[in-house]
Order: sequence, then structure tokens, then C-alpha cells
Amino acid sequence: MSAYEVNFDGLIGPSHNYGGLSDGNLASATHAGAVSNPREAALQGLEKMRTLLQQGLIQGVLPPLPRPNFDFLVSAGFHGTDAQIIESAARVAPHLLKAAYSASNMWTANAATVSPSADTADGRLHLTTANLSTMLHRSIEHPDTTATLITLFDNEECFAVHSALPMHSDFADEGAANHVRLCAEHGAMGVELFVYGRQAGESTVGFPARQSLLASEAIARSHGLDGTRAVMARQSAAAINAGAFHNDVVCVGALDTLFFHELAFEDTSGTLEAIRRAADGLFELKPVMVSNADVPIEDAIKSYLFNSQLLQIPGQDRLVLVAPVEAQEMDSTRAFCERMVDGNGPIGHVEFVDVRQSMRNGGGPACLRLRVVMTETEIDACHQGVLLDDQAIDELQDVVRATYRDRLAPADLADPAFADECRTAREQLLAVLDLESLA
Ligand code: SUG
Repeated sequence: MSAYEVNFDGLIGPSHNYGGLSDGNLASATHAGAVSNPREAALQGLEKMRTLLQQGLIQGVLPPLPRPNFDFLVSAGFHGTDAQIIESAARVAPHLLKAAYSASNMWTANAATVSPSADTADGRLHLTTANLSTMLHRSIEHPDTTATLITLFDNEECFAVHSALPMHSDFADEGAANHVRLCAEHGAMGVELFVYGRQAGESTVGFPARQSLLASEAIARSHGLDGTRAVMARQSAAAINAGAFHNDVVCVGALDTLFFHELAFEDTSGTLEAIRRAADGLFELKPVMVSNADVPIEDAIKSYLFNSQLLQIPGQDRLVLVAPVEAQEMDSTRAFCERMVDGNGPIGHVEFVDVRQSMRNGGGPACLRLRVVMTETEIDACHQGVLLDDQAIDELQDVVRATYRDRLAPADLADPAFADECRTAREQLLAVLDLESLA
């Protein structure tokens, strides 16, 4: 059956700020406390969506979650009116207020893990919301994310939306950022590669390993994947400790191509061998490995070369890598890209996009999108308001220009009036997407 890869980008919310909240994410630590520009951030994200739409791809969007998250603040013991809650949280627990305000659901690669209907036993498209249990500010996303997914994929014949796994570190799950689907063509049965950083119960040294093997196995089971087509691979400790807090910071795959850094996996040849075994009879794997000599892991992580979208663009015979401009500005990664496209490998073009506001919090082009491979029937069955055309992007940008600040410092979160501003902005965005029910 023919199918399309639909990219659901996160629409960057009005409270985008640099909280320094993510241990192990070097960009987040480096920019902690800096002044952000939520307006520019959202416009950059929307321009990326427009770029892909104009190349003939189907572009979806996921709306920002309500921020601040008052449920979280109330469960942390704050009470009274909204203004009283904010004022007392700002006074006694500013770190909790920052968590409640984080716009981190913009990185929709962490929203869920998705298995297309071609891979699942019941022939439905399965989505499991990520519990994001490792980082406090991200652990509060999943109830609203599940509600959003249920609204968007509201057809039980086509879709199965699973709630997040148990909130325990043994089940730590960060969604599609640690999941790669490989196949001959989008609509054909594929191989799903799950990359984990630790086993349940295992404690690791250094930066946190955010994905557990138990979580990946649970998802493969509940999605009804054929065990011989699902591969579990361990992320290398060297990559995690160099700042690759998700596998998608050092690896991206699409169709039959896996583009990855030499240090991405604990056992590179074993991982490639396992993928080849699982792909037997389906497709021939094309690995594109970047050596540490060509691109040192530090450069890969700083530039986010691998946190790119690897896309099949209509009319192009080779794949296109949509990479952050930071990878063009760094000598080693730019030189590598030039050599790669001059060669005759599976990646024939690199397009650089500016998502700098998100990058400063460790979120490149790949973090900003959730890939959902969908048949035509499934596309028709999902909520149509989130499938964008040029006009919808214009309308969203108009709302952003009218309602978002262009300067947000950490201290601004203490102002109760900012919460009203965020609510107004979100309501207007939801109206454009025909999603008033989520307000
Ligand atoms: O979880 N940054 C996110 C970045 C997520 C990137 N996603 C993927 N690689 N798929 C994170 O670390 C920083 C927020 C702050 O510090 O304000 C943050 O949450």
C-alpha cells in the first residue's frame, strides 16, 4: 500500500525560554539564563515547515501545550488564584515555575513512538506517548500530549493511541528520538530500530541515559511488531557522555539509509548485522557512517549534523538532508557534507535551515518533528486542521507576530500577566488549527 511520511512539527510556544533544565544537554546548559525570543523561535519553526511543504511534502503540526502547567504547580502544593500560584512559586521555588513554563513540547520527536500500520499485527497505526520521566520539566508533558494525540487521531479503526508507560526510571522513554524506521518504501513493512541507553535497574555513570531497554521492548510489544523485524541496539556511553542525550543527536535514518556517527552505537557492527538480518527479504541496508576522524563527536554534537531530517523529496532521486545552519558554519561538518553529496551515496543534497532559537536548547530540525507514516485513508481519517498549507502557515505566523514576545528573560516568568498572554496566544493558535476543544 502506498503511504506518505507526514512530519508533525511542534509549534513553538510563547513561553520558549532558556531554563538550563536538561542535564546532559550541552546546549541547554550553555544558554541557561539567556534571553530568548519566542516570536523568532516560532517563526523559524514555521518557516522550516513552509520549506518542506513547498518541496511537495505533507506537513502537519502539533500545538503548544498549556503553559504554565497549573496542574503541576498545584500538585507541588501551590494554591489560590492563578496569580497567587505564580507569585508564590516564583518566590519559593523558581525552578518549579521554570519547569511549569517550559515550552519543551516543541520537540515533538519526543512526543511519542510511532509504528505505521504496515508494521503492526492489527494493521492500525500505533502511537505511544513518551513518559519523558528523566527530566522533571518534560515529565509533565505526557497527559496533555496524549489528549492531543487522541484528538488528532480520533478513529479507532485506523489508529491506536497508547498512554505513556509507567512513570518509573525502569520504563524511561523519550519517544521517537530513540527510534528509527527503515524500509524499502514508506508503505512497505519495515524494520524498527529501538536505541536504548541502559537496562532497567542499571545505573550508569556520567550524563543520564534517558531511554531504557524495558521501555523500548514494551512499546514494540504493545504496537504488535513482528519480533524478527524489531531491533534493540545500545547507544554508546561515549556518545551519551559527549552530550548525545538522545540517539537522534548522532543518527538519523530513512527508507533504506542509516546515517550515523561512528560512536553512536556501543556495538556498531553488531547493530548493522542485526538490522540486516531483520531486513532480510525487505530491503538492502545502506549505511552511511561518519568517522570520528572526519567529524569528531564533539563537532557532531555542537553542530547537530545528525539531528537532521532525511527526506525523500518528490522529483529527487537521492535523499535530502535538512540540517541546521550550524552544520554549515562548522568546518568539519561542512566539508563532510560537501564530500558526501559529491559522492554517489544515497544522500544527494543538504539543505540548511535556521532554527537557532530551538538549537540553543538542544533542539535541531529532527527534534522539532514527529514522523508519522500514513496511508491515504489514515490521512483522511486524522484531524484535518493540523495539516498545513501556505495559508495556514501565514495565519499561524500572524498570530505569533501579534501575540508573542520577542524577549523573554527568566525573571519575566514571575509576572502573572505573562500567563494570560500565553493563554491568549495559544487560544488563537488553536482556533487556526480548528482545535478549540483543546483550549
Ligand atoms: O529534552 N531541551 C530538550 C531538547 C530535546 C531535543 N530532542 C531530541 N533530541 N529529539 C531536552 O533536553 C531544554 C529546556 C531548557 O533548558 O529550558 C530542553 O528541554
